Amino acid sequence: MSKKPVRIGVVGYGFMGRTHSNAYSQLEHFFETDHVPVKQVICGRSEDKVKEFAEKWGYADTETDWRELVKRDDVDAIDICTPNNSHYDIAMAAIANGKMVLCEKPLALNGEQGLEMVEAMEASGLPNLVWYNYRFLPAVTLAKNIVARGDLGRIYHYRANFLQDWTMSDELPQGGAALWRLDAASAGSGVTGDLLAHNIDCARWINGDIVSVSAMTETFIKERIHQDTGEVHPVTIDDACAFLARFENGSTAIFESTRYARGHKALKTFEINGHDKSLSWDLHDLNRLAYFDHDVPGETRGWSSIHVSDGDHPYTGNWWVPGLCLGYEHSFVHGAVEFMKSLDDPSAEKAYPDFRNALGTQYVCDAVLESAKTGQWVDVKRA
Ligand code: SOE
Repeated sequence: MSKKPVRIGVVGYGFMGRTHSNAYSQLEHFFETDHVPVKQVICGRSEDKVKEFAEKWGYADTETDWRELVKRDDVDAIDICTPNNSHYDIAMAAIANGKMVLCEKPLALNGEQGLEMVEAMEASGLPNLVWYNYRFLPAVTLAKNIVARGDLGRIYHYRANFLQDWTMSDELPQGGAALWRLDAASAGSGVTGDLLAHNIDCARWINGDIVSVSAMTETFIKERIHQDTGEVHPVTIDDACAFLARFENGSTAIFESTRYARGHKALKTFEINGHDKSLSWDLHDLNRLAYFDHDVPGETRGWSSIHVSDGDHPYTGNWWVPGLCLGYEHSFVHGAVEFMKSLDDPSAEKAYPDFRNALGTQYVCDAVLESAKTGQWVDVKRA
């Protein structure tokens, strides 16, 4: 069958520009899809840097203004890899120009903006994705499949963490290149939108909708120099956030995220406790899923560790031979595969979050931030 090229224009050549470019480069080597990504245009403000990136990653052309990129006839899809405060403008312009959109997480700065993006997207009928990548790791997808089969029995608890320590120095400036995540004007929020949003996406995917939350946040360092102005500005992001939640299925949850957990670089975890079985996962050992089966006779019952690398585990059969490991970058390849598969068969159920699904996650983040402000339980809006 002849392949159908999807010519992608990527906006942003930073960390996410690289993960997505790697995914587009690898996809066809390992997966069979009718639609295939083509690295058509890379866009970024510095002409030198964008040219260097295009050469390194094999893009056909470059742009220095995303407003020009979205108008190009040789581009079918816009992939947004820029700071959060630009997602709305780029996505809306891309939609107005009839382009599919793949957008980095979180969808928007808040639910209000997100809803406008969803409405425009859905009115256009164009395919769309938000890059919540961790759900595409084989062990996380396996957890989803086990829960979806009902194997855990009634689910009582969900708990998840995302712990880092990279912003602990009070000498670290806020804002500007690489540090925009510390500036609420660019990021929308701190760990809530940056880290907990990933945990919320996985939780909603695996365990269903979250209906209400009670949260607290803390900003430990109150002022930092802003890179753009050179002046000291108040810090308005949340450095840490913890919240309790209730799921629609009756289970309860506890989520924690911080950038002040000395020693932890990216400790993303979840554990799910059902009546019959429990599951537990940790990004630092991402190929393993811990599994406790209460039906095993007492003498030999205990936590087992599934090395999710066999040929019949999710995605792994397309890579190397059983037992060999995959990494962080594969989650983006799998996300791109799922998007291409949904273009092959638009009626098939989607394994990736589209704009509306990501709006649900945005609404949980909004409710968390509101609860932290008011000290009250907050009901989560339906997306
Ligand atoms: C922040 O340090 C960060 O890079 C997030 O922005 C990513 O979304 C997360 O996957 C890893 O941590």
